[in-house]
Amino acid sequence: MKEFTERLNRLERAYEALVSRKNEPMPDGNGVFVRYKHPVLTAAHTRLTWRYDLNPDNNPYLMERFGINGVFNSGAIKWKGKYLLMARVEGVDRKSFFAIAESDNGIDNFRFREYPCIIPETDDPDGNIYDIRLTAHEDGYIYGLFCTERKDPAAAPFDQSAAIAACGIVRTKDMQHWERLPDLKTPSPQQRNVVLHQEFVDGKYAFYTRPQDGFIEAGTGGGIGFGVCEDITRPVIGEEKILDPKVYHTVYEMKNGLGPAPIKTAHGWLHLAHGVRNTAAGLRYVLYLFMTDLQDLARVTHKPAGYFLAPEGEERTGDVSNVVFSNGWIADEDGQVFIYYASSDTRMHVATSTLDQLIDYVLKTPADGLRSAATVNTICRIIDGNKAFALVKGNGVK
Ligand code: M1P
Repeated sequence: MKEFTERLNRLERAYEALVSRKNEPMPDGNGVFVRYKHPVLTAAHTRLTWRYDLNPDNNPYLMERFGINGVFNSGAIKWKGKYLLMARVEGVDRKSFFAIAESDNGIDNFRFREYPCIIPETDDPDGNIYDIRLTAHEDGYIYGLFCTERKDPAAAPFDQSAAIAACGIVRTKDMQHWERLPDLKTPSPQQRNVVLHQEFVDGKYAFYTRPQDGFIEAGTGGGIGFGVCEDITRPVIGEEKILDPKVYHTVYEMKNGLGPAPIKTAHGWLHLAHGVRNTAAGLRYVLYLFMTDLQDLARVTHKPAGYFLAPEGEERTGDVSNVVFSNGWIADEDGQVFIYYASSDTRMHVATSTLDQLIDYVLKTPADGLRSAATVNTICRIIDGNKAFALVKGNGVK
């Protein structure tokens, strides 16, 4: 019993130290955003009461009874003055579920609520659910669109990995109780990374989609699509228009997918997305930004070349290495933007910027010229433009 109590005290102290640890901005970023020293959520941030049976009679060795493998790909929303992350928590059993962690400042002290989210199922039970995008819609509900994955019923008996991904939909008015709506139907056999736009478009619900032929491979599908439906309680999209396709020799040549719902700005809708390319070391996921027209939501008006944020340092390793993925950001009233991103399907981070900086980045960063010579041209133009501004000697400018 003494050992049990001592171990429990140690676990509690370590947990408390972790969840109350102050985060620090990292110096010398690229001027577009600021990274932070510590992840905001990890497996170790999940409550001890989820992982341990604290009854010494049942669990004399104080073993973990339910291990957590990772906490990543979180939806985000500002709710009653707090920053909420609705995280994808993955158990050691490989099943993902959602749980909400809250913070007062958006950069540290995220604490999970007492229980994970209870997500009702449809008549066709979900095998695995993940990657929720939260949208505060003008109809008054907060919607959560997520991937529901089920075993492919057409798979051969020897094939235990073929799956079908679809878009599940829940909604709430209190961020506690979730009403499940039918899964979204689209012309595509596979759907992940579906996001609900926050405003009606011609009186209809508008969705960003990501049609794919296969569970992993985009095939003839791919690209970020756009479609509308009349009634979200019977959600069917008849036609998907690709607004941001995959493109040869770019960071989104293999596939891409929208991150969170866009932020409305005076210049257009600001979007955050992930792009995927193949490498000899496997798939590499990076984040990029683009802007669409305020009225014509399926028209891209600005798109900087390449990535906005790519895995760095410890972000580069984890369960699925070389991945950054974002499905949540929060734009504050004062212009600050909190970009929540996961690294390598393992942990959650925050990067901060301002709306002004992100708009400046998107409007003024050169677009991809799609050829090496065009890239050299772009750099030469910048060098020429800098000739009049060589202000300080010895700093690499002169
Ligand atoms: O493993 C990287 C990511 O792979 C998938 O993203 P996409 O649908 O673009 O291929 C998702 O499973 C995502 O959860 C995961 O982070």
